[in-house]
Amino acid sequence: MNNRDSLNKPLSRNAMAYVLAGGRGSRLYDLTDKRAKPAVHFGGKWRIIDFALSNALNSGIRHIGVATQYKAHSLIRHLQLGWTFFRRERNESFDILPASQRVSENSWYLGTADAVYQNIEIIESIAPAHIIILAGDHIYKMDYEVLLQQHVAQQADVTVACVEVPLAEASGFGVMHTDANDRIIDFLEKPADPPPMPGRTDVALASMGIYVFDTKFLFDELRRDAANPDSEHDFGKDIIPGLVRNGRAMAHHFSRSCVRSSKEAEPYWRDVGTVDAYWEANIDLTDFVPSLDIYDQSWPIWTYTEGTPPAKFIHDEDGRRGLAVSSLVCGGCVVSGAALRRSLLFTGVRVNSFSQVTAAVVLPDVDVGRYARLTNVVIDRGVRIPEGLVVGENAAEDALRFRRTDKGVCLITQAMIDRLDTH
Ligand code: ADQ
Ligand code: ADP
Repeated sequence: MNNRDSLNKPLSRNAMAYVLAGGRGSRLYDLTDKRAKPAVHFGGKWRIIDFALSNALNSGIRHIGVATQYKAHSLIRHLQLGWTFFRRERNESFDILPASQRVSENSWYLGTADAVYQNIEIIESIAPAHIIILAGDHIYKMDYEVLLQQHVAQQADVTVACVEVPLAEASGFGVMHTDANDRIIDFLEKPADPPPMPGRTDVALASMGIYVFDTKFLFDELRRDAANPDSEHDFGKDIIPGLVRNGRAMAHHFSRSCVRSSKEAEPYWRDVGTVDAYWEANIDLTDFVPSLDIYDQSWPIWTYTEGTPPAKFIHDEDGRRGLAVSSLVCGGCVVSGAALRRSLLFTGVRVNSFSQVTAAVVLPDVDVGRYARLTNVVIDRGVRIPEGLVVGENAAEDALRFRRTDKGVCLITQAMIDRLDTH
C-alpha cells in the first residue's frame, strides 16, 4: 500500500497541483450545457473535480490552482463553497484561475499549455519546486507523492502518468510506447489507428493527461511554445510530443501510485465522458462489491456538502412501502410509497407514491411524480418528472422524447419534459 503519511511527503509539500478544468466534455450533451464537465455531479455527493482535488489534498499537496474557462459558474461556486481547506497563514493556497487576458489579447485559453502559460506570474509567486498538471474530469484515487518520487529519481524532464486501456477506446487518448526503462519513445495524440502495446493485441498504453515537471523547466518550455506560431499550445499535441523527441520523457504506471482499499480488485480510473460511461460508473456504485470504494476512510473524497435532513422512507397513505434496494440515497431525499432498485439519488430528491425507479442516476432536487416508471435513466438537476411518465420500456418512443444512447440509457432534462407537455 502507498505511503499515506503526509508528514513524510516532502515532494508534495513543495509541489503545486495545477488542475485543468476548462473543457466542455461535449459527449455528455445536455449535462454540460450549463456546467463544465469537472462540475458535473458524481456518486451522490461529489462533483467530478473533487476526485483530482482530494487526491492532491490527501497526497500532501498544499498549493492548488484550477484553470477554468467553459461555463465555469457552477464549478467556481462549488470550489468557493467546498474547497476552503487551505490557509494562507500556513503557506497554503487555492487559486481559481479563469481565462482573463493576463498575457494575450485572447479572452480564452488557446489550449491546455496556454492555460498554464497565462498564469506563470501567479505560479512564480508561489514558487513550487514541481508542478503536477491534472485533468479535472477523471474519477480515480492516486497518491501523487509516488509520482513525484519517480520523477525526481529518474531525473525526467517530464513524467507522464499512464494506464492500460482497451485498444478499441485508445483513439481518444494520447497513446505511447516505452522502452524497458519506462522512457517514452513514441507518443501519438489521439491516433485514428492506435498501436497496441508490444506483445499485446487488445490493449494500448494511454496518457492519463497527468504530467509532472520541474517548475523552471516547464516555464522555459511554455515560453518557447508561446513564441511558436505553429503550435496549438496544447500539452497532448505539442509539449509532450516535443519532449519525447528532444528531451527525457518518462512514463509512470498508474498501478504504482493508485490508492486501493482491500475491496478494490483493479486500479480504477474512468473518464466518465459519455452518457453511457457516466451512467455506468454511477450505477456501478450500487454493486454488492463496487469497483470504486467510496467508503475508504484513509483516502476521503472531500466536497462541499449541504446541511440536509436525513433521507426518509415512508409509507404512502395507502400503506404501501417506500423502499430502496441496492441503492444509494443522499440527504434530503424522501421516498414515499415508491420502489427504488439499483439507483443513486443525489441530494434533495423526492420520489412519490406508486412510482418505480430502476437503474436510475437522479441528480439533486429532482421530483418524480406518482405512478412514474423509470428504468436506465440519467435525470438532470431539478427536473420535475410528471405523473405516470414511463421511460425505458419502449426504445423507439424514448428516442423521440429523450436523448437515448445506443446502449439504451435515456438522459432526461427539464427542456425535454416541457416539450412533452406541448405535444
Ligand atoms: P483530452 O482530455 O481530450 O486529452 P483536453 O480536451 O485538452 O484533452 O482536456 C484536458 C483537460 O484540460 C480537461 O480536464 C479539460 O477540462 C481541460 N481543458 C481543456 N481545454 C482547456 C482550456 N482551454 N483551459 C483550461 N482547461 C482546459 C488529454 C491529453 C491526452 C490524454 C487525455 C487523458 O491530451 O493525451 O490521453 O487527456 O484523458
Ligand atoms: P449545478 O447543478 O451544476 O450547480 P444548476 O444550474 O443546475 O447547476 O443549478 C444551479 C444552482 O441552482 C444549484 O447550485 C442550486 O443551488 C440551484 N438549483 C438548481 N435547481 C434547483 C432546484 N430544482 N431546486 C433548488 N435549487 C436548485
